[in-house]
Amino acid sequence: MMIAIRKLDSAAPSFKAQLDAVLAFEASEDEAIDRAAAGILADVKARGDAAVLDYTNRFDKLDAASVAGLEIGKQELQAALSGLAPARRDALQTAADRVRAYHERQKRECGSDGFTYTEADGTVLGQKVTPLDRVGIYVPGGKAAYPSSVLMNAIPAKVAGVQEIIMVVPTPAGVKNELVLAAAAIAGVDRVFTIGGAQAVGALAHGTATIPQVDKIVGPGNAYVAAAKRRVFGIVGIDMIAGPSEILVICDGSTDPDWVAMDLFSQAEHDELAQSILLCPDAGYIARVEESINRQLPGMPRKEVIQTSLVNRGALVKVRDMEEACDIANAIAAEHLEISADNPQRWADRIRHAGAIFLGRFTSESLGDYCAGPNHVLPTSRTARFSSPLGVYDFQKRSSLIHVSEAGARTLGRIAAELAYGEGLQAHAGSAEYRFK
Ligand code: HSO
Ligand code: ZN
Repeated sequence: MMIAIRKLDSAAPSFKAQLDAVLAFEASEDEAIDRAAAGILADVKARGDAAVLDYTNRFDKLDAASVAGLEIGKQELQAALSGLAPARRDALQTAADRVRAYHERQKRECGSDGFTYTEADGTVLGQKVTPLDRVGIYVPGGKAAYPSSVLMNAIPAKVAGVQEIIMVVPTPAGVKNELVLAAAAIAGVDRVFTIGGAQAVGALAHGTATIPQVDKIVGPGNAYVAAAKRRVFGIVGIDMIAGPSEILVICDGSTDPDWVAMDLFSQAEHDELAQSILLCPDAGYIARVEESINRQLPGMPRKEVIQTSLVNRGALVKVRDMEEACDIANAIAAEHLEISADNPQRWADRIRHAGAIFLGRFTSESLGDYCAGPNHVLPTSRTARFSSPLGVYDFQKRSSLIHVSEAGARTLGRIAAELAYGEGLQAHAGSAEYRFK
């Protein structure tokens, strides 16, 4: 059986419209979901622990007696880690070490030390960088519970110097994911509560008697969690609202087609709404990838999800040349971009918009998902045009430093007073003038 994956040709007059149709994706902002989330948030704000307990018991089918009873202690986290099969534990540990090393490098290179400079008259100006005090990490339960995401969210926070990391993870019917708990232990998460949904977001944003209020909430969640995060933004910081996974492969036509087909599957298997696209100048190669897709698909445990994703949102695109592939890639601004080609750097130099760029035939995107080191929380839905991977900088903030000398007070005071009078703000002018008149 052949699946009906879309095939486009950039030379077709209607290509642009066809590509737009492939890319069209509207995050479903369901009003009913938003209203429900708003109600839960208001209730958690008003009733604190009692509301969190009610919703958790109801939605997750538990009969906990208190929110304190929903906390998982450090010992249980450690036990989850010790209980893993050694190969799994080693892989998790090595992944965590590599992710930490990358983010430590990021901390050193990305201006985490702040700066100061002194002007001729002795005035000092600068910037001070401070980690956030306390951060909440939302970890989904159920089908999208990824231990790798625990590492990717918690480790940069830790490296940034966040003092306390509070993780929330729903456990429907009380089922705990041991690998998620083990990842929390390895990443150095401080406290874990088995709560989820809008009630967990509300608890973290407002604080309850048991759950500490945080300064920022990061991590993906379902539509209720996304709606709740949007609503608490401003009371706390949030990261991004993540959309479905995306992979864009630019191939020069010389990589084993099975490798590329599997790379397309790797993101398609996340979600029916995930998007996998191939750009290639060689029509014969595209046909070989298509053949491989059809041959390999029946062997995939998640074949239904992959097929739906590929048929509804995937595309195999014949382009004029590699230059045009890069231009199209910039227009798509994909979450993940693989450049499966000779001399990949040559093409990477032309790429301006992508969440993460994977260079060369040996760099499968999946290595980045787990253990290469860079973060796998990346901008989706074309937001790579203006935003960046989750990083140490998301867990730090900056304060400006201004230390004016007596001489500087005169020079700057004159300018400030002049502008203050222009704005009709007498006190502004006066406070500047006191210091030199
Ligand atoms: N590819 C996902 C991350 C992930 N993959 C977690 C496997 N586990 C982010 O787009
Ligand atoms: Zn993935």
